[in-house]
Amino acid sequence: MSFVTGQFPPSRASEAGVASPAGLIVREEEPLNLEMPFSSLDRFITPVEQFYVRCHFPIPKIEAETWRLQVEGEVCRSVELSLAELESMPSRTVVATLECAGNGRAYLTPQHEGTQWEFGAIGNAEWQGVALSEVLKRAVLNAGVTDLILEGADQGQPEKAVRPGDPIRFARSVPVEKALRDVLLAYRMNGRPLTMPHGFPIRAIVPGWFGMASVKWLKRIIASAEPFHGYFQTIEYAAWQTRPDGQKTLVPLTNQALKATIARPASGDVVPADHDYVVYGAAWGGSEPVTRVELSVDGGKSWQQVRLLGEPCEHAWLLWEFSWRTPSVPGPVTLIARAHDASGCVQPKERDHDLGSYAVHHWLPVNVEVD
Ligand SMILES: Nc1nc2c(c(=O)[nH]1)N[C@H]1C(S)=C(S)[C@@H](COP(=O)(O)O)O[C@H]1N2
Ligand SMILES: [Mo]
Repeated sequence: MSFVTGQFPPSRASEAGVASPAGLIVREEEPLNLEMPFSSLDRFITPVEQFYVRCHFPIPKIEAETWRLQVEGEVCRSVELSLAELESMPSRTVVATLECAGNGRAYLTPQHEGTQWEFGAIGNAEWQGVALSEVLKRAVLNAGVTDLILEGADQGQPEKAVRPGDPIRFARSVPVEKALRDVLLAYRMNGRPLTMPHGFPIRAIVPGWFGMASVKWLKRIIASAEPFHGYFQTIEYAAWQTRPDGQKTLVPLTNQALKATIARPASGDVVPADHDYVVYGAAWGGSEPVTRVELSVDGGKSWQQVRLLGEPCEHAWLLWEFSWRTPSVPGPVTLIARAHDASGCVQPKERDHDLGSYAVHHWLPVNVEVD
């Protein structure tokens, strides 16, 4: 595996939780899992070298010249496309925020298994590529297709495997309506070819959905007339939902969850008393865009509006700031941010335990010391 110049390599000796040369926190080296220290947030578009990396398996070895994307299954004709062919098709550019469904897991009590992400398994980038709908025009979907299965080239033993078996590939499915409307087969990130850790040569971008849907190193697209029951669809990246008859079933995660996060100050920071301090953060919606963000500087008793920086953008986060006159009396202070969306939903105070170890978006207090 080779890294593009200017990108990490993570140092061999680093242990989970140690910073990599690019300033990312190394949660795991193999498979590679890197987190952005969220307190370093300072711009709308996250630079590639600061963008978190989430891998379940070793990064596959891919040669751009011989790599092909296969489209098969319930289609009139199977299609095989080279990178050059995809690049010659009409392109589309979208700004989309990817958040790992496990982002914030480190704040759950009791502790949950899995990578202990704090706030930074999230990033916002400009993605350029071909609309999946363009590629599907060539293959022509059969009537009755309900799902498109997106399969990566990476493979290995899944973490929660009951017993060792054949290696499996990373794969997720997207319903046909979402696939035709929104899904992008991206070959560029922030104007540059994708780097290996982010899915070179092609990755899916499923705007608005948690990161697991945006399959990297995309190798195969399978049109299907039935729901997909793959491991990353049903065992990992699924949450409990109550059916009308009261029974709980596991359903695949889809949309991101409504959330505002404070970047600065960070928990444990000491802030000067009787000062103007700019509280800074980001907010993003679930199925609806964020319309309003509030901040509490008294542990959730009272709330004030923050200033949104920029216009709401359908699938991207919004940055925000708040001018805080810190108390003149030294002591501990708890800050909490909460987002509201266009449908009137507000971020919940309490954790919904049916979400398991995913979609951590209840109030997450930031405790600082005024001194
Ligand atoms: N092929 C493949 N695609 C994948 C993954 C993976 O392990 N293999 N991880 C997924 C998860 S869980 C997330 S959050 C995003 C992370 O994308 P990034 O590494 O570019 O930030 O990629 C998704 N796509
Ligand atoms: Mo993820």
